[in-house]
Amino acid sequence: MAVRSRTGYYQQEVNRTAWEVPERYRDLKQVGTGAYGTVCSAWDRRMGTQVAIKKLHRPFQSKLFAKRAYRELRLLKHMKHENVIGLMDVFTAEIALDRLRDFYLVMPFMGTDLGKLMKLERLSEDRVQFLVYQMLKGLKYIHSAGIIHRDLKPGNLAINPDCELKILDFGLARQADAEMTGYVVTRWYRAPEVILNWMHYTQTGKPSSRFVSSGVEEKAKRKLTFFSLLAVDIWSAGCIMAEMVLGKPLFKGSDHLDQLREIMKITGTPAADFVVKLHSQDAKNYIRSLPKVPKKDLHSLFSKASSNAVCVLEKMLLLDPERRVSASETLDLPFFSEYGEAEEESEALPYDQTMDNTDLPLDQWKRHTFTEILTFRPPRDSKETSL
Ligand code: N58
Repeated sequence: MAVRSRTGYYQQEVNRTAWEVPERYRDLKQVGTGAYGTVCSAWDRRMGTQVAIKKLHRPFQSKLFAKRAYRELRLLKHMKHENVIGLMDVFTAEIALDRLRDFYLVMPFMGTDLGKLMKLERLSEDRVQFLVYQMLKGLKYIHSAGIIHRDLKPGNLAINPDCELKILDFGLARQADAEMTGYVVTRWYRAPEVILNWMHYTQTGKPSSRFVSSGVEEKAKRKLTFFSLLAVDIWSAGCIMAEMVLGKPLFKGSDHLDQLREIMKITGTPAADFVVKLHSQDAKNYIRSLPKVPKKDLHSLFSKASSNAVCVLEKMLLLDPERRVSASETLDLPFFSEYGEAEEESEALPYDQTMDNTDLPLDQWKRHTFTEILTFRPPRDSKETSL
């Protein structure tokens, strides 16, 4: 039953919680829920389109939740690219800061995701080409803003019936250690350097000698380190592309160690120059203890794929993050030569991440969030909305 509330808003119950939304949004239907929030599909009467509305779960219950909510709002406000989820609207029924309890994020509704699509059908190479091209364009944009996704997987690639793809981050559930343990999708797309990190091999607590230098050299190293951090998404993109070609996940590890073993069966055990770059002695010892295996030829592994497709995989699935291609470089490879419209491969305006490393009291996070809600301006056209 719909109840009238603040002028222009009405109340409705969704899954036993009250949603208070502007009149323009109709036919709310729950499409997903988790510890961090609930998502409904709705009809936007003003735009004449289907939208997704996310209501965060008690965003101001703690400093951590508030910071997370603030970060998501800021990130979504910044994203203006057709292959990345963008914000169409953000609203709250509250008119004063001290009454702010909930707020809602509105984005274009995407019917399915790559995970579901791959379960239903095998993709032709033409579709693989189009989907991977869009994924890399989106990734180039995100990376150009200095943002690392860190959880790129088929379920985070939303797809509409026209095969148009947008990168998003559902992040509705907690990603605790338990979610990364065992035979789980959540880990299959993670880069080897990330898995090594989880094994607590690199957590020595003291700065690595690589960082104890100064001046120009220091700057160059930081830059190198930053690009290597972005490379975690390229690894994931490589795993996703491989899965599109194979029709099944490439590295289905049953635990952390098994995952690394699965990876090295294909990449081969690393060369000495990779091992010396590892931060921890334990990681070095572990890798050195493994029986040496040579790198597999990807052309025989992906025998049905064209050599241009395999060439992309060869450059993304490299064990050493410093050697992996960047998203921008992949777009220049022959596999994508049919596409390659420079205007679509645009870069983002710089994104200010200083708040990500800031500790603030709860009421300050709330105040900043309220300001971000009030200063939101809807995008002018569909390109800007990333609709
Ligand atoms: O995607 C997000 N949040 C988000 C995106 C990003 C990147 C990609 C810019 C890095 N970071 N974060 C935190 N939120 C979100 C995703 C999916 C839904 C709601 C919110 S649900 C949905 C959206 C569209 N169609 C159907 C369902």
